[in-house]
Amino acid sequence: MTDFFKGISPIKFEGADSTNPLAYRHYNKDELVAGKRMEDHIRPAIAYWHTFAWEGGDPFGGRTFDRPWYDKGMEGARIKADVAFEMFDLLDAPFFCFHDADIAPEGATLAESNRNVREIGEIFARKMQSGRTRLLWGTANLFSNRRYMSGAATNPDPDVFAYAAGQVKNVLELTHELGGDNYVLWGGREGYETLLNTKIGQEQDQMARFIHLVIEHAEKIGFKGQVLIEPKPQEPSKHQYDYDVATVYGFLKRYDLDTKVKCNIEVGHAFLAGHSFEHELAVAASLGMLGSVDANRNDLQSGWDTDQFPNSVPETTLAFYQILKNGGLGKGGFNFDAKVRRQSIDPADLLYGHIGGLDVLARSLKAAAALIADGTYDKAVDARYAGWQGADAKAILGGKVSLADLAARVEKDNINPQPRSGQQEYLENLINRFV
Ligand code: ASC
Ligand code: MN
Repeated sequence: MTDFFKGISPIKFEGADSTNPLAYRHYNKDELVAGKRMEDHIRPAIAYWHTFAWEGGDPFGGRTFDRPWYDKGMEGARIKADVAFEMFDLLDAPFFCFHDADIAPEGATLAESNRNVREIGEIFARKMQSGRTRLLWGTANLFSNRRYMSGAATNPDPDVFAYAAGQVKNVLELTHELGGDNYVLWGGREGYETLLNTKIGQEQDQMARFIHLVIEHAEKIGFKGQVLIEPKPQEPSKHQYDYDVATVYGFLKRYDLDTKVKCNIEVGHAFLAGHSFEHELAVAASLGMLGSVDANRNDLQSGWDTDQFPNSVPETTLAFYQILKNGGLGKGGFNFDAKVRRQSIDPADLLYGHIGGLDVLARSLKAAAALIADGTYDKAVDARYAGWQGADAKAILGGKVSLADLAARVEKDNINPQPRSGQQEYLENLINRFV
């Protein structure tokens, strides 16, 4: 036991009336919602990087946090792992996520770096045997080291591609050995700063080849989890190739990867792409691409990916609606890709962030489930499309009618369509009854 969270007891569900800031007020993991335990709907995960590796820096200043594992190499990595699992236990977290560079320091060579990651991986394995926290997903950091400044798989230098492959092989195997449900291919710096020095077609071919190699290796080692891409339009590159869900789908389809890879959709990235989160979820669901979710929110004034904890029940309810209509997240979950602000320097702040985020998700889940159970909303939307249930309309969709047939019918029957209200305000009010 470390003394990092000294004096703090495990976080319990105390109900909506509780005034204890270190208690769940809505997240009650065993409560049944639409016939399934709340925890099994949400499958919440704690992100190792934001919680334990991020140091509170901004473009104007460095570290604001003071943690006992900083600047201590492998010894620090072991302390960090102890504190991480103590926090998972305090929050009663069913899942966590990690990337290689945030669990262990880089060595002088790829082999040494991978050994460091494996050593901490063995500590994880032991802790996972005695605790209840499982691995939602692992990933590799292919963007922090300067060797990756021009991308990893999309780098003009094939040696960088090979180096990245060596890192991903290691983390994919560790993810598999730890029983991870997913492996995420972060976009890193797969994109460009200036077209003046960039061959887009060449780089896309490289990225597709890399993903094929990952899929082949996953199959070879018997990894049964999902492989996911996380769409993001920019940051750190001026233009990222995995722009949004629709772009990722087109890319995967072109390279014959669309049945092998799904998306990990992040709230903040959706906003950066000019979409809402629920838009990205709905597009993914319609394409069979909905894999998992990175839960957070952006500060909408800053225009950056600020990775704050979710804090709006009305917004997250619309997201949960899409997820429930899709039949849930399956092997995916809600990874809190969120960090406390740089002035939130106390250990307790890490807990407040996750407690608040989980309570928001719990309320949103219940609101979306109630909205669906009530049925009025779904009926209203179905009614809008009811015309497509008719025999003539079905024949159109079934490809049995030509453009000339349609033109002839409009003339013969003297068809003159009358506009109908889209009822946006009615629907907004209806949804507000549930949040
Ligand atoms: C972020 C964020 C992630 C990672 C990923 C790196 O800012 O939200 O999930 O960095 O985009 O490729
Ligand atoms: Mn993310």
